[in-house]
Amino acid sequence: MKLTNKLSIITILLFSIIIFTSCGDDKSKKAGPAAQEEVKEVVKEETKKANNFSKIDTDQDKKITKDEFASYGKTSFTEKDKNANGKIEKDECPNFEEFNTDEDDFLSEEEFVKGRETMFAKMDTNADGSIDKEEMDMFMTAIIQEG
Ligand SMILES: [Ca+2]
Ligand SMILES: [Ca+2]
Ligand SMILES: [Ca+2]
Repeated sequence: MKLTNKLSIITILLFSIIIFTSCGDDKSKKAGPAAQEEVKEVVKEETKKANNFSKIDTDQDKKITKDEFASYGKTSFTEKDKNANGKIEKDECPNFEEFNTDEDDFLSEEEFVKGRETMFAKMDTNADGSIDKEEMDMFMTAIIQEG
């Protein structure tokens, strides 16, 4: 084969690769919103998993009282404090910024408990002192919509 022929084949190949790739891009752009929906679904699933209502509702009366929420918080603090130094570091809690009232590099148990109290108040939208499943779901949905 002549060199020029080889070159033209290579050129054609390159060209088709470019066309193919840009077609691929086009497709992925079109699939964009659908892919985003997929991500949202995953987030929803993950949030549902985190929405462990019955785990917090220890007496299973379908209401989470402040006490139940607080005692779950203590368990949660221990769980989140992976290196068990009695402090929650930034990467150990998704609500870090919100809970970290003294703006140092960690959450003390006190800050964590306080933060959860604030969270409880936010979740208890009808302010009857307990969180029912509906209030919990509303709170979770709000989180999903926020981000
Ligand atoms: Ca309960
Ligand atoms: Ca702190
Ligand atoms: Ca309530």
